[in-house]
Amino acid sequence: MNKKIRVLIAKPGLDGHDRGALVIAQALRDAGMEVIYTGLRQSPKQIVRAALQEDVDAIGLSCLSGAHNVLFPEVLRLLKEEKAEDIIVFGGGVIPYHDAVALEEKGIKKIFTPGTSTKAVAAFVEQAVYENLGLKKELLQPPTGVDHIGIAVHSIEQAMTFYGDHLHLKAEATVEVPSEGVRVAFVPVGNTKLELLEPLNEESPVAAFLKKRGEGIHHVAFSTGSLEERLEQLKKEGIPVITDKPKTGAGGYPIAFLHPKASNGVLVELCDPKQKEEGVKS
Ligand code: B12
Repeated sequence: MNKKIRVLIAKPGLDGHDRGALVIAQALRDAGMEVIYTGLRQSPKQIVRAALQEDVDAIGLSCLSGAHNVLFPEVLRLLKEEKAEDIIVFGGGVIPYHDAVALEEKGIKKIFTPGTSTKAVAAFVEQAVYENLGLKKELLQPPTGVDHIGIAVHSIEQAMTFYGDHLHLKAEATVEVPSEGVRVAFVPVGNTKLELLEPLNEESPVAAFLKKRGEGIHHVAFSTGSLEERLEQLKKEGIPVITDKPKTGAGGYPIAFLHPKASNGVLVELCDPKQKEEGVKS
């Protein structure tokens, strides 16, 4: 994609903390974007005027003073007044989580807080601008559901004495996945399912898991579309992955694993069950 992305980084209000804004401006420049920095103490009006004059694709607001709940929506309001709502507004600074959620509901595309990796911000801005221009698939969406929860067990038959006899669930046919060294039984539960994982041999990653942690939750699998592109986007954002390219899982649709250090110790699987329904090969 050849379009040079133009971003205005702005400091609204009386806040004098400029290090975060400068760090982000530099990171976006390093990622190949054209960045204009407003300097300190700008009113929302000045920011919107600068954004229109500079014909930017996005405005990044930085606020560490606590005035974000007033200043950020005012920028959105003025953009609307100017019929320039197509300019993406994102932001960051010392902003409590629930304020960030509320601001995102009001139309701020994303809020980044202290500790944010600059790589993640640059990857987000690039994706958001290209999506906005209709030049890229939409990836900045949450997963559509929990496809299944993987549970490591010594024996599927033994595990079914609880899930079958007491919770009255029924396991589907057992499938062997020799490449992963596991026998798998899916157990449908409402809109989701359990995936009971039994090791086929000592070399199986599930055997190693059982040895280290014992029986229990092994992974959580989220359903998402565009798995390959999403995996590339996550890598750009700095998320470590276990599966470099999607592969076909026990359910017959593409799957990929992210490293648990990215997700508070939980092994996360992303999968695209629609690819099976539509009969598309991964
Ligand atoms: C350094 C600092 C100062 C320096 C500022 C130097 C400067 N030129 O920036 C000085 C000493 C001047 C200062 C002064 C004050 N400070 Co001060 N300061 C800090 C401190 C310790 C670190 C901020 C910092 O530079 N972090 C490093 C940068 C790189 O991180 P960052 O700004 O958070 O940016 C990251 C993210 O937030 C995000 N981000 C930030 N902006 C943007 C923008 C976009 C578009 C995006 C995508 C992301 C993004 O990405 C960045 C990279 O990860 C924080 C405490 C803290 N730990 O955050 C308090 C803090 C921000 N200060 C605070 C206060 C109260 C003040 C004073 C009012 C103190 C006083 N009574 O005088 C004054 C106000 C000065 C003013 N005129 O506004 C409070 C704010 C409280 C609040 N908001 O509720 C804090 C949180 C301390 C605290 N715990 O109470 N401060």
